[in-house]
Amino acid sequence: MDHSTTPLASPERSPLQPKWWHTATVYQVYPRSFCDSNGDGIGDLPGITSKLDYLKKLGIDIIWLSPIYKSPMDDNGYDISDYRDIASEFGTLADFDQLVAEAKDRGIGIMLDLVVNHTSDEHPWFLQSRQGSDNPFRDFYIWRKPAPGGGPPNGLKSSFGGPAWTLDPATGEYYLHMFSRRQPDLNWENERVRAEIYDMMNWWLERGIAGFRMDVIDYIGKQVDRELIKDGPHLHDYLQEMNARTFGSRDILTVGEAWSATPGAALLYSGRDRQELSMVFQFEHVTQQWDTVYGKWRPKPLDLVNLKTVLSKWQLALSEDGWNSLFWGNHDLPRAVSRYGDVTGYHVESAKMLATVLHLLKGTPFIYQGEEIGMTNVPFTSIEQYRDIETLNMHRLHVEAGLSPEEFIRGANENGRDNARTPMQWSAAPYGGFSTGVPWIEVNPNYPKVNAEAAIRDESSIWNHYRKLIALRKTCPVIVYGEYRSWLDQHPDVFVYTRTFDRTRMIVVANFTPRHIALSLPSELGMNGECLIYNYEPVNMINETIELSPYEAFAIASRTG
Ligand code: TEU
Ligand code: CA
Repeated sequence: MDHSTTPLASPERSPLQPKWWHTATVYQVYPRSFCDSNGDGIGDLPGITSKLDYLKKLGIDIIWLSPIYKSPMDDNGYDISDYRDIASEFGTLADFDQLVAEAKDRGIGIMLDLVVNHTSDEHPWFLQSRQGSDNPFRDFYIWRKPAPGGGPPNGLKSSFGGPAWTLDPATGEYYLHMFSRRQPDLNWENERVRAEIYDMMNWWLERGIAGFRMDVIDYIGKQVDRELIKDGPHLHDYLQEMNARTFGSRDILTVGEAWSATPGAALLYSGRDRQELSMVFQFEHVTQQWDTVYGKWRPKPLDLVNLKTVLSKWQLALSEDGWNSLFWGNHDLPRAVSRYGDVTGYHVESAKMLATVLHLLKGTPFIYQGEEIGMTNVPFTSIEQYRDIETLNMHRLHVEAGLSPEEFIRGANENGRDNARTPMQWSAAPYGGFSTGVPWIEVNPNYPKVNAEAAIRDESSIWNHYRKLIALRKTCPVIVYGEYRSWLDQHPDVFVYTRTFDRTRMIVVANFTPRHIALSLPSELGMNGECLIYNYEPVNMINETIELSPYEAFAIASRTG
């Protein structure tokens, strides 16, 4: 259907149009940790290009690249000093063009990380801006006078600890940084800032990229003086403007990172007549497991009823309009199998179970590098082994405040960002085959067992399970478009849901525990059909009672009429 014939003011939504990214699976690459081609211990673009056949074989459609731009690497590239160049340790623009071209040959698109809430303090705009109050770039950033009695203008706090304001002695004013002091926030209220960003986006679009992942996009409408950061009043105006002036005319995938998103907000971002984004990342299933006082540094044990409630809520809220992203992990989160599964007793079974549950929901699945081989959290014992700025800052602050260093390390090993950032484990070779030199961060010692080479060889590996799930999405419309319904919501151990499309019904059953479970199902769920995926033996039929093995999961599909 032609969008231009659908007036936006119409109370009727235009019907859902199939999009290529409805059937796509995205794979996130953290360039620093993926594959090192030249032995300097740092992953790079030629390294990624050398692994395209691996990704093609897995079956993914899009690679989301965490930032590759020129950067002093205070936050591993989320601090950009030149939006139109590549970090020298990652390669050159020619390497980037080659990656795009070779990926395209294999039917894979490249999605860039768009980090435009802030830049590096080494970005020329900021170097200008801090020159003086009358510099033409002053207003590219957010400067304020000290509070009347001195000190920071207000109480805003940085995500990485401490005040979000740093005093610049040259002018006696403070600049805002919601992350490190080396990541000053851009002033989106300034039209010139927005125009520069749109130009830069078009420059990359013309290079042939297939999408943008937008870093902390919920922050760009902030109103600092009201201490209002997320979901500011102009957020959606800016996104509509961005859409109109950059990618709106192109068929790309856009996903906004929005920790704050409620289902209502997600419909604003991703509603199909809104002309904003394809979808957002929301983190309710992640944050509901954090401690109310110590946050992620003291995680709560997994509560399956809560987890199901949150997942179901989002499935239902975005069932008619909008679109869900589906993920267990990313470069900021712990390893999925460590967080939600059982790496000691049932590593393979639980990793497959988690993949089954996630990939058969409605939405676009995102796989974080190494998840497909069941990579796990790190067993670091000392703060020296950590590299992440957030972990290092929080360590200092929490230990100063009286938390014991041991307790902090325990929390960091469960939830710190470096869990996701240890090198990709390619083989049993030294350093997991990631590099011939000493990697910038230690390799997880389980690489002789957990590695891609071994996983590809083994028919029953986690990797081959992911490959099947990715392929199923391409052939089963019920996975892509089926209506979602959850069952046994209060059951503490088992997740059961159905998807219905046309005359096909699919049921997904998953045991989240290391125990055998005898399950009673409502009689209307009795089914006899084709087993699409399983992690023990195929199950083609279920009755009112079934026996589940530890972490068992399967899906059955059948025609209903
Ligand atoms: O993350 C945003 C963000 O809010 C996280 O830093 C989050 O606060 C933290 O991981 C939870 O403890 C994005 C990027 O994904 C992250 O890697 C960057 O550090 C951050 O923005 C700044 O660009
Ligand atoms: Ca390298």
